[in-house]
Amino acid sequence: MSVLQNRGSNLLKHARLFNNVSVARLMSGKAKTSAEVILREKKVSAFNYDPLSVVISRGEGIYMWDVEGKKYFDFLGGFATLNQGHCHPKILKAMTDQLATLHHTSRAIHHDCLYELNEFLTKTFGYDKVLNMNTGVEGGETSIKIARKWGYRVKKIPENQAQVVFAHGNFWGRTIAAISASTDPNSFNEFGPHVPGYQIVPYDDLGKLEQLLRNPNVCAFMVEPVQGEAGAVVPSPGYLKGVRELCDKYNVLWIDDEVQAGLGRTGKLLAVDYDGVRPDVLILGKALSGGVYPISAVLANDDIMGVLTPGTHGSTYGGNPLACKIALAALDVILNDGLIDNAFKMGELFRSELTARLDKKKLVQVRGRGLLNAVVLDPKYSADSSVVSLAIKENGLVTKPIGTNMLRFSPPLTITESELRQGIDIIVNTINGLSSE
Ligand code: IF1
Repeated sequence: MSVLQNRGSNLLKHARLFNNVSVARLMSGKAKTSAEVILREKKVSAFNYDPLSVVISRGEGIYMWDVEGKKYFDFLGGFATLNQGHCHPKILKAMTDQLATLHHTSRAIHHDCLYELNEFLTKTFGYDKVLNMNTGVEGGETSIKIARKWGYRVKKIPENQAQVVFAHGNFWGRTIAAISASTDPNSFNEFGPHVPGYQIVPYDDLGKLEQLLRNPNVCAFMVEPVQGEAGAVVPSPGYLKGVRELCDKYNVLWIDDEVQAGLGRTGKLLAVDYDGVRPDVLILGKALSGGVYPISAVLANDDIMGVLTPGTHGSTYGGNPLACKIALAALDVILNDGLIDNAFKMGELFRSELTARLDKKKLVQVRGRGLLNAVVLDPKYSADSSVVSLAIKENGLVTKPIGTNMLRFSPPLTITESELRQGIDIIVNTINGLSSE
């Protein structure tokens, strides 16, 4: 069988999934319907995601359009990176201006943008130093490296005995170090051996946390101020204050993972601001770029960041000039365009409306802070959350199912009340109208 025939038979196999797709058209390379794009993507892409069956080709503000031109409310928000919305003009202008000037040098030499971003970050968040990385998980890995080295050098933990505590239900990325902390078998199964020196504590349980922090070999406690992947789990009032007190009491670094909950998402600049406390190590990511570019940052004071010396950590792209200018524009939008207060107000409206209007039989809970929210459904009366999210998509709103009984909603923080109410109507009418079979 020739290569062409072989390719044809493979495509035919896939094409049968979409009976309106001709193999000839597929072979022609002119695929442009959602079905054709999905078919061709599946043929050549790793199956590490099973995306919702929608093919987006344009985004603007809180809206997205698919290849057939259908318009959707974006309540997925690019995995909560799009706090500023799609294609924000200020961010795009900063990006295109810098792109045409200087987009990369490496940190082996200086460039004229890093000081500007890091002066702004240290002033805005109140820390001495910034370490610039790219993805959220690199921010987590960087923080654990800093904490371990601080543990050995400052807390005098015996070499290779440092322990880091994580909360049950944590999610901070997909690297071996991150999945070694995971309590979700989907994340850690068959990826062993896992990174040693990790301990797990129940989320929102100060008593259990104190028991673990008594161990003098614990160098850090890393936790999300609102757990995103666990389904917008908000801790009890005072939990974060308690974390601060326990970390002080036992000389443990508090690493605050604000990659998802930070930068206005929960209706405060940082989610820890709800308890008015300040972590030792702050991780920012996602909306730090407004979803246009991978940018993350780790912030800490000199007595902690100072354990890193030249050659002990780095990154090819970390702190590049393009990222610096994008981040400055992204922060400007968050801080000066009213997004934080809007997230707080729209979040209150979102949770109160859904709680009031969703079918009481189907609804277990609506929870979250600001515009990081989740709906928890009762599997006895509601269809699986992936079926629900598909039905919601058919009605013009894109969101993300979590597990089998939750949906997470994280629209851009620029959403207006009228737009939010339209989105709420779609969610309520779809869920209430769905039979549980
Ligand atoms: C996937 C969730 C969102 C994060 C927190 C660090 C990272 C993430 C609190 C790592 C990343 C992403 C990863 C993405 C799914 C998505 C996600 F569902 F996993 F939880 F957004 F809600 N800390 N979260 O949420 O950042 O390295 O990805 O830049 O891996 O499927 P990253």
